[in-house]
Amino acid sequence: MLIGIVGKTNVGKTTFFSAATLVEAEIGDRPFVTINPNEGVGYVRVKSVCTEFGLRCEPRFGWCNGRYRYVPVKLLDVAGLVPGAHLGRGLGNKFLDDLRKANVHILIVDASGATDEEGRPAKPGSYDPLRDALLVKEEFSHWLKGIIQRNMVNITRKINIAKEKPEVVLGEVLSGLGITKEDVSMAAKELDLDLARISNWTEDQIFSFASLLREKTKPMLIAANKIDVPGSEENLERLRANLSEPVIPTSAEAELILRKAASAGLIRYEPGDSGFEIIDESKLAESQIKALKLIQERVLDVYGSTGVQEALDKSLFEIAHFKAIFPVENETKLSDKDGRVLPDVLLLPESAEVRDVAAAIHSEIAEKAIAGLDVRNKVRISLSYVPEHRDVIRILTRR
Ligand SMILES: Nc1nc2c(ncn2[C@@H]2O[C@H](COP(=O)(O)OP(=O)(O)OP(=O)(O)O)[C@@H](O)[C@H]2O)c(=O)[nH]1
Ligand SMILES: [Mg+2]
Repeated sequence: MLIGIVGKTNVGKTTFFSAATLVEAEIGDRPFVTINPNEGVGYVRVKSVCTEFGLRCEPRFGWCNGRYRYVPVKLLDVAGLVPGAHLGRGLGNKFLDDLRKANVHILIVDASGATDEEGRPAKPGSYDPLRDALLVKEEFSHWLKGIIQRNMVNITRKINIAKEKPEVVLGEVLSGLGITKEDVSMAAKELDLDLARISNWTEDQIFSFASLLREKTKPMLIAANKIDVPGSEENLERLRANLSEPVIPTSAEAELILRKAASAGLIRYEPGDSGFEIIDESKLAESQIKALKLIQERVLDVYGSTGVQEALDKSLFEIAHFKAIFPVENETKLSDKDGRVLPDVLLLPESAEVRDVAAAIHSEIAEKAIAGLDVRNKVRISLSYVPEHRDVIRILTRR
């Protein structure tokens, strides 16, 4: 499971990444601070199942506070984009290759409008963050177009000489990006383009094709970041009015401050909370108390949270359409064979069946699986049954 973080340079990608993973990485108010990608583990939130059953779970990975179970996911923060990246400007767009395996992208924009087109610091409100979002989408399409063009000789040979089906050929070339031959056929059909003649398409036609493929196969959520800066609300409204993707207001900086303070034992705060509690005021400098108060007033009281956790949760469960399944071996104790209560959570595509749950546990379990048990409702379910988000499942196997 991988969530990719993308955006123009200097919008807060690494701050968002660090806030979600607590991995130390360089942050700075200038373009191109990040060059090599940062990888770390963040968490998505699932409403606790243990509480519902009157139990306390013992996660092998992540944690549970009785309200929410925090389930690990990988996060990747890459270098920033600028206009013309596909022509080699800034750090180019080749680094988008690192995001090939991402199940979903969080596109971060600077909602305060305090960075210009090139990511240079500017007066808040002086730049339109809608352009940040369009820029990133456009660069993504150029990147996809580039992949198709680099493979064109090979594609043409397979179609014209080996007489292979065009959608199959393109599907193969793009399979590493999670693009199928069905996606390819659908995009060509929608644009009324003949795949068999792809070598004769114009640059614009290839670009339109790449754009549509991107839209269909690279789902995105927009994080309107730096929402703590006064004046950002207007931009938030405009982003929402002009983009088809969900837009979540975030303050990555506030989340980073809160999480660091919590891990230093200064405050009680869990990611996604609408408030925090100072543990011992005497341990905090006056400036720290002031900063925390500002976060409460400008971010938490206005938006209900810093938005970082919400963005992660929404990207995986609503945009990428994943679900969380709790596998157990003992349906009365909700435990594994050693008595560990609800030890694991599997993140699987919404369409995953009981047999996929078995396969995600272990290939040996998958081979021996004969059915499943819906533990909440105590009913036997077939291998082709599609369990729901937060279902607790036991796999029944033959000896
Ligand atoms: N006010 C405010 N500033 C933020 C927020 N998030 C990040 N910043 C600041 O924005 C600047 C850029 O942050 P980075 O996280 O380095 O941005 P980036 O997108 O990773 O930038 P590059 O790696 O250089 O492309 C830093 O000065 C951060 O402190 C936020 O939510 N609010
Ligand atoms: Mg960065």
